[in-house]
Amino acid sequence: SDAPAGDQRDEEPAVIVVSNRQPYRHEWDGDEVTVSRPTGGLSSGLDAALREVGGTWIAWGDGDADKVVVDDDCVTVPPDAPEDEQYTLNRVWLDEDEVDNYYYGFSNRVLWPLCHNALTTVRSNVQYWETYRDVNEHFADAIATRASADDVVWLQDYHLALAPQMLGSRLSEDVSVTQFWHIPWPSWDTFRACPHAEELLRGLLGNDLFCVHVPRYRKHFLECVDAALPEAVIDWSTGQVFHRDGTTTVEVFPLGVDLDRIDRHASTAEGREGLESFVADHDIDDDTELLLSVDRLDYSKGILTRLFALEHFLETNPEWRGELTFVQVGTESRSSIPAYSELQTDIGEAVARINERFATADWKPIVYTTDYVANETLYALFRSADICLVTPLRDGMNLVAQEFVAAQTDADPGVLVLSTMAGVHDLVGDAAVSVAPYDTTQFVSGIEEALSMSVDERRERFRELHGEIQHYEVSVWVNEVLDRITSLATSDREQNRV
Ligand code: GDG
Repeated sequence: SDAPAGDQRDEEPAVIVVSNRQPYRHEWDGDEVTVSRPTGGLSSGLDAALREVGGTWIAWGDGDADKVVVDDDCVTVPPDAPEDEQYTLNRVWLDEDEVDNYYYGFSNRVLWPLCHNALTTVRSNVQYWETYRDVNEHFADAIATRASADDVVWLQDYHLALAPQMLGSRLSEDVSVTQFWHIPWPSWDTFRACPHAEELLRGLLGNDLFCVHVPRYRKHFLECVDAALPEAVIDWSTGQVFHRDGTTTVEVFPLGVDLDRIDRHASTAEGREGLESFVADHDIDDDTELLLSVDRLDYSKGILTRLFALEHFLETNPEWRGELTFVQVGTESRSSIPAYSELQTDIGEAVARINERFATADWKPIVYTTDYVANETLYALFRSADICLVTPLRDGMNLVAQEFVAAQTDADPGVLVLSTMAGVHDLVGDAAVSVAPYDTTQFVSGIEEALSMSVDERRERFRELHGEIQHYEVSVWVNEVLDRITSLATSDREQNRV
């Protein structure tokens, strides 16, 4: 590779991570620059991997247009790390129309609802589609500029479904391309509602390796290819698709969390103090059982159905009034899309109504905050929760369920109430208390079961959950995907030599 010196460490191939969201954000105020650090588990997992192997991260330079430097495409990150732990962050700059049509438009008004089986929420138009294609071209151009022989290009998620095929004509054969699809892949009967189904599938088949969280999504993806691209030949046992642009292998790599980091954060002084202030600021009575949910405010997360179930629980279990507090942390998301702003209004109204109905002079059942909670505080909050309600209507994986388990301790573990519709449910199954999120009666039984569970049973379930999620800790996941794409490239090279 002709990558700059220091970009490839330990003889590993250089990795080019490509995602919509950037791992670091630089903001200028006069001469002062503030760099915000990655917060999500995925972003810090990939950041750690790049720091180790070196390379580049290409992402949209999201930020306040007046404050970001738009004349500088590449910066070295993390700013305060030793040189041999840094990598290049390469920004793709988008104008307002592009953001509206590519990000808020095709990505989040077509692909997101489509993949979450929310067909009545899909809004598609030609402007969205054309801009999505153009932005994928911008990303493909940026990748082509950075990639050299034997590099691995690792794309993330549904914002970049067309870029892999676009790379075909831009990159030499010895660059490997892989993509991780973080959200569900729906059945063909749903996916065919998309007017661009075939182009999207062809786009993704530009990958050498296409990865999803659970076997269900792999099966659905292959069925979509089978239905939409009649010339494609599928080996159902290996997940290989032979198509007109080459071969794509479709595999399952569940993503987990950083267990040690969460465990450590949950018990730091910062975490404990953050938790104390959180409890004080929101007037939470320490003596009540703490039920917790943490979500982006997204209709796929099932927040409203959860609130209705809690209301029904309080109605039918009057002895629990005054004895429990439900904390909903809901960070604002995609608010310029009507389906999201309407959801925010509906949640606010439901919380107010339920609190008004059941609150007493010194107790209210629901604490709802849209404020961003610092990591340490959040993990301490997970640790102190007696029950975590993770009840999406549909979810690719759901990392919150795993974070809650990671923050619990063996002595007196809390209970995970988990929707059967989350990808993580396919993995942990009945170690959690399973609920069908749409069914209020079953949901209420789940809460009752969790509240009355003996410590022995809680411990048994906790051990099973914790044992399971260790298999795909984020660092393991990163290494497994990179090893797999590297071994596919090696066997490809060997076959070509024969
Ligand atoms: C997509 C897929 C898949 C939330 N509020 C705060 C905060 N968070 C953190 C949580 C968790 C993350 O955000 C949300 O992760 P999820 O997995 O629940 O969901 P999506 O954002 O929808 O992500 C999903 C994931 O990709 C990974 O593949 O699991 O299915 O939809 O980490 O803790 N973190 C902090 N403060 C908050 O207020 N610090």
